[in-house]
Amino acid sequence: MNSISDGKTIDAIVVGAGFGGMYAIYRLRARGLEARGFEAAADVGGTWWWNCYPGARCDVESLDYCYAFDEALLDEWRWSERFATQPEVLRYASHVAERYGLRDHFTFNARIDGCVWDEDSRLWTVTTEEGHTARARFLIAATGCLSKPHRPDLPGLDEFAGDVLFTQAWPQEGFDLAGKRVGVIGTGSSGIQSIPVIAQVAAHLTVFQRTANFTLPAVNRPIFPEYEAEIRADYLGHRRKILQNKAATVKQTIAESAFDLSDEEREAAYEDKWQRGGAGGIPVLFADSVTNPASNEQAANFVRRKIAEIVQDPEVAESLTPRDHPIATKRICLDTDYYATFNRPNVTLVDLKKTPIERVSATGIHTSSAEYPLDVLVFATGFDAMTGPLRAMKIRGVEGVALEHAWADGPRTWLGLMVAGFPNLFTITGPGSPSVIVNMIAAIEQHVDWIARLIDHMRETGATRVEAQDAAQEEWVAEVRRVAETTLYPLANSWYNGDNIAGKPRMFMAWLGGYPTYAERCEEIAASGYAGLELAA
Ligand code: NA7
Repeated sequence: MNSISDGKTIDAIVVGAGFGGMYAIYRLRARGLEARGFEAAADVGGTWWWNCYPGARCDVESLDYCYAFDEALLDEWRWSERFATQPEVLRYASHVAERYGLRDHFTFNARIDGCVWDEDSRLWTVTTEEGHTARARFLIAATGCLSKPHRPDLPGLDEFAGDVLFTQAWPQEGFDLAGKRVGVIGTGSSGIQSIPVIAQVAAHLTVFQRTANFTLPAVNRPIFPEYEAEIRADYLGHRRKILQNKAATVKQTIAESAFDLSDEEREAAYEDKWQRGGAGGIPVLFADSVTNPASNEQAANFVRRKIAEIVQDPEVAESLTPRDHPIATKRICLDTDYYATFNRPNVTLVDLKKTPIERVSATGIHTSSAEYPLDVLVFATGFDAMTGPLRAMKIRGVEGVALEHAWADGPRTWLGLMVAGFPNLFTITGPGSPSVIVNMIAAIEQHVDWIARLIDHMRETGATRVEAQDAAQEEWVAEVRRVAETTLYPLANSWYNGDNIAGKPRMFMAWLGGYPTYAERCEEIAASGYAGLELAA
């Protein structure tokens, strides 16, 4: 048994060394708290450490996808592209870890396999698969929303004689796909980013698509120097400004409704956005794109026409055309040359809706109509999102109740920050918070700052236990659902709703009311002396 801090009780255990965990360690230690982190990976970076597949890139603009807690850090770091590549985001994470001496406060290669609350001592005991034990007053889950991989168990997969790779755990040393016959299963963001890059080196690429997805051109490029200079002239002011926007990124909405413009004006606006690219893409132009089906259909039809123009084979174009969900209700993807990739002679699209996979054999994939010989099979099949990483920690709260049990009908949280029955546990960007719908780093900073302030308050008032009240939690859960139901999001089969995991309760898992309303609510609660929480000495 490998006990950190010699069995001594510390103030806080932080799980995860991604952007959430790193900032939590930084913030708590800066306040004089003894905080220690555990991370399953070998280094910092979280999702950016694991997802090192070819083509991996951020879909929030680099100048906004960064910490803002220290102006000096903002000033010194330079991004090379409009949308940073995975290696560049990872270099940034590493720079932050180095600059603030964060690595020393993490135990790496340590995966949590149990978190148990003890009511008498008011402490969490955390254990890892590698045999560490640690005890602390507070437990902070900075486990990310997309860190528990979903790996479908296809019949015969064990027999496959080639290499099997997962975008969510790509080999850190890279993998040479040159000259290989590669199959990619999955056309979410990871598939859509990697497919054009793999196609450039593979002898042949076969894409196995279950659901056609909307994707829009990122139009990645170097950052325009004038734009960067304008932001850098008052970077913190820019940050404050974007935090007033729903997605905590640069506002791109040009009108409330798609029907505020004439047909010609609307078409020109979509075309202009298509040419300029950028986060959120076409659906963000009109505020009613994800609430009004007719407005959504305008945007969707524009993209459908683009697919028909770009993809030369009409049958392939039709297979690539999404028709079963409103645009943006599955997470919108940003790509570089995705649709055009299907014009390459070395790329085949297999439409699994027409010809489903029947089995994998030693040599490749067999669908209901053909066999596709492969050397490498790549799974880009996504995650058990939002709740998966928290459930995997095997958390037991008051009276030993397991989080899985408390969430048997779907996640129930107070503001996505706390869970009734699980005192002194905080979930950074947890289900019920804006999380994946907004700029994640902004959401992380807001959560960590709020948690640090609450812990300060507890220290000042002598409280040692904090728990969300059941009634307050139920109100929040209802509010999250109510807001989701005013939108088209519940109409899609998506990981937002838990649809991609068999048996997962269906429930829209993020706050759709926007970052500012959410941050304001958190602020009001703190100012009110933490209404909704039970604090005890
Ligand atoms: P996603 O968006 O969940 O995409 C997973 C893809 O894998 C999607 O196209 C799925 O089809 C497909 N899939 C999943 N299981 C299967 C099986 N059994 N057979 C065939 N196809 C399957 O995950 P990503 O990693 O691409 O992106 C996740 C987020 O990371 C992304 O939104 C960004 O925020 C970053 P389906 O649509 O379910 O029919």
